[in-house]
Amino acid sequence: MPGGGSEVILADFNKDQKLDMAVPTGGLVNILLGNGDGSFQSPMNTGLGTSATYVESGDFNMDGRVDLIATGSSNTYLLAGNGNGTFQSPKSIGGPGIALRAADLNNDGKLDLLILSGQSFQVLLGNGDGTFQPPKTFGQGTTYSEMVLKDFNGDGKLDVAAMNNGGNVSVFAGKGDGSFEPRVTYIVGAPGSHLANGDVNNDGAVDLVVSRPAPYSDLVLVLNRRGISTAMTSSPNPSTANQPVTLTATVSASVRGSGTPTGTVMFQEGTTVLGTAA
Ligand SMILES: [Ca+2]
Ligand SMILES: [Ca+2]
Ligand SMILES: [Ca+2]
Ligand SMILES: [Ca+2]
Repeated sequence: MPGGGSEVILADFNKDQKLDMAVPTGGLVNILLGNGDGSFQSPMNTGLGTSATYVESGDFNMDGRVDLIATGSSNTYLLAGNGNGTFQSPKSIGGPGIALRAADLNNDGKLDLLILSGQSFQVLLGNGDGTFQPPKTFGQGTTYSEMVLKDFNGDGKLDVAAMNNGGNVSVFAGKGDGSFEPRVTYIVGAPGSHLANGDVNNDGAVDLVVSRPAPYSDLVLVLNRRGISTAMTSSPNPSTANQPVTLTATVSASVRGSGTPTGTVMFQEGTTVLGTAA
């Protein structure tokens, strides 16, 4: 399960096509090279000299070697991979965190990083050379325990679902540029809950599952019904100055089985409202 504790990741750090393991343990991060048969060699210390509770992997400097990111109560560090299971000296790239996710959030082909800290999450857009742009902070105002990064609304952009320590889940729709819409919160949980995800009812949309501890000892499903996409056309296109044009917006469910969207479409030029349609 994802969470605030140790998280083991699998990646091929020495490029032998066999999955290896990175394990934060006892304040160290160890690498266990895989033998390809389910067994692993003895742990090798990565040389991270500070405590880490959560690790993530990816090729952040685009040299074809898998790198390691480790976060904990002090800072977040990048350890550039040497391609043989060893790593270069840790470089501090961000503040403390309780969970990490690596993904290309702004679709520029360079791996970016999400750091879940207690009170918010930070986006660090990758420069593709192992350095990152200054962090942008989202989701302030509550205390988080877990996070899921998935495309929940089916628009091709990754979204964040983050659970607070009361067990309620906030979903932040990704804009595709590394920033996120304001939260939509689902009141489902109880303190100590855990968050998982999957397509529970097989309608093609990723749902959330919250497992609640005693006295509930149950699962709460948050079924995903939010998939909507909007396509815009204008006619004639192209048009000349002062020529009347007809704007057409087609709103459809972008996630199979999520129903027929209802509501009002508003056409705006800047802040000027050109018209609305129901
Ligand atoms: Ca390997
Ligand atoms: Ca690398
Ligand atoms: Ca990127
Ligand atoms: Ca999305």
